[in-house]
Amino acid sequence: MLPAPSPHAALILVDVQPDFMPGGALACHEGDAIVAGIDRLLRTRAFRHVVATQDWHPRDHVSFAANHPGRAPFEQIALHGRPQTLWPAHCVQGTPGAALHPAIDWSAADLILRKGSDPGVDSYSAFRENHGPDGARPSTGLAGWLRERGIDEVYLCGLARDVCVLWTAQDAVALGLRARLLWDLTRPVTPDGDAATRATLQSLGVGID
Ligand code: VGL
Ligand code: ZN
Repeated sequence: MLPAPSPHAALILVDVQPDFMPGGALACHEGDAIVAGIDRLLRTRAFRHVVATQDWHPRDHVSFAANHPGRAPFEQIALHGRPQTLWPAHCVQGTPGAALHPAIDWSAADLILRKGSDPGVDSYSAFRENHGPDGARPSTGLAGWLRERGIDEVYLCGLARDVCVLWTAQDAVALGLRARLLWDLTRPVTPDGDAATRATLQSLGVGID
């Protein structure tokens, strides 16, 4: 296991939700393989601060292919002047697939942060929504929550390694936080991208444990 994390470190668990598991609406490759390890890690109470994010979309969300007649999941469109992947409808607010994974004991989580509720903007990172119509990326408030608790380091795990976990790592570094990624407690939507994901993380200075 890891050396004991600093009391000024937070564990961020990204989108560990049934819709990202095999059989779910937007399955990650082997997504269910991380569940037992995350539950074990939380039960150790090794982290003083724990944040869980929850992808949480309205049914009319702009990222859903079904809301773009003639388009199919995993196609790309332009949205607010940038590429947007269209996804199968997933993590619809209040549905079982959007729940925090029921096989994990979440009682150690200090903050449960929902993201993606703006119907017109996607939201991958725990820190900022994707670009909106005005070109800005609205804050989720997480940076302030961490700052006001004196947190300067984040450990990241969850789903998907190549989407929401990666975007969260990039934003963490941009905010001046030290960041580490618990590689085996993440899984990707697209396993072919693992080498590129690793290279991107390394070039950012994100530690890979
Ligand atoms: C995610 C695609 C769409 C993720 C969320 O959690 O990585 N990916 N929404
Ligand atoms: Zn989503």
